[in-house]
Amino acid sequence: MVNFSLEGKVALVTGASYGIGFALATAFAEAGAKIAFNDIKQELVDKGLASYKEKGIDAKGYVCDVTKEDQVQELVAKIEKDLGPINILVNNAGIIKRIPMIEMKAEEFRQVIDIDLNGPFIVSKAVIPSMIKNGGGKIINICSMMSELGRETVSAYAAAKGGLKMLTRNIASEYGEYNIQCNGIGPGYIATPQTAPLRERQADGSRHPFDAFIVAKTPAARWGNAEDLQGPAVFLASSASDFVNGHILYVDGGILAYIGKQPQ
Ligand code: NAP
Ligand code: GCO
Repeated sequence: MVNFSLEGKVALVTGASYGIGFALATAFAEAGAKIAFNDIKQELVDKGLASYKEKGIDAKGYVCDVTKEDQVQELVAKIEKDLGPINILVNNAGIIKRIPMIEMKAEEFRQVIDIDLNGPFIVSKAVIPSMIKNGGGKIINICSMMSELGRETVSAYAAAKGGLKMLTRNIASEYGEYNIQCNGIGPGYIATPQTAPLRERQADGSRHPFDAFIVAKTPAARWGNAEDLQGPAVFLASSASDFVNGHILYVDGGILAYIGKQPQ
C-alpha cells in the first residue's frame, strides 16, 4: 500500500514561524512527524511556537540564521539531542528584494543569494552526513516560478532560485545512492507576507495591477495559498516518493503551462 505517513520521522523546516514553512510543518505534523523549525529572531520563534501550539503541535523552535554555518551545525546537534536524527529537511527560509538590477547594490544581491542559495547548501551539508548514517532521508528545496522564469526587479531572487533548482538536482545526483531523495517544490504565486506588496489594494480601492496580472496568468484564476502546497510536500517527504529524485514539482495552478488570458 502507498505510504504517505510521516509517523516517527523528524522534520526540520527552516524559516517556519509562519508562511509557507509553517503550513508545510503543520501538514508534516498531521502526517505524524515531529517538527523542528528555526527563525532568525527569538520573538519570531516564540510567535511560531504559539501558532503551532494553537494547532496542538508540540514543535521545537530554535533561533538560527541559515547563512551562518556554526549556528546551523549547532542547530542540527540540538535537534538530534531533542528529537533524534533529522529524516526530512525542507529548505524553506528565503527572502526577496524587488529592485531594478542596475539600481541594486552588490551587497543586496549577495544577501539574497546568501539566504536563498547558500543557506540551503549550508543546511543540507549539515544534515546529509547523519542521513547517510541513518540509511537515507528526504530533502525538499523550496524553489519558485523564478527557477524557470525571469521578471523585472527580481534578478537576485531568480539567480538564487535557478541555482537552487540545480543544487537540488546535484544533491539528488551525488547522494541518491545513499537513499537520499532531494526534490524541489516550485510554488506559483502564493498569498503570504512575502507577496503582500504585490496584492495591496490601490489608493482608489482597486486591485494591485500585479494581482490582476497574476490571476490572468494562472489557469486556476487565483493566487495560491500555503495549504495548496501541503499535499505535494507530504508526498515528497514520505516513502511514496522514494523513487522520485532531482525533480522540481511545480505547484502553480498551471502558470508555467499557460501563455496567459487575452486581455478583455
Ligand atoms: P515569508 O513569509 O517571507 O517567510 C520567510 C521565512 O524565512 C520567514 O520566517 C523569515 O524570517 C525566514 N528567514 C528569512 N531569512 C532567514 C535566515 N537567514 N535564516 C532563517 N530564516 C530566515 O516567505 P514565504 O512566502 O513563506 O516563502 C517561503 C519560501 O517559499 C521562500 O523560500 C520563498 O522564496 C518561497 N516561495 C514563496 C512564494 C510565494 O508566492 N509566497 C512562491 C514561491 C516560492 P523573518 O521573518 O525573520 O525574515
Ligand atoms: C515576485 C514574487 C515571486 C514569488 C514566487 C513565485 O516578486 O515575483 O515574489 O517571486 O515569490 O517566487 O514563484
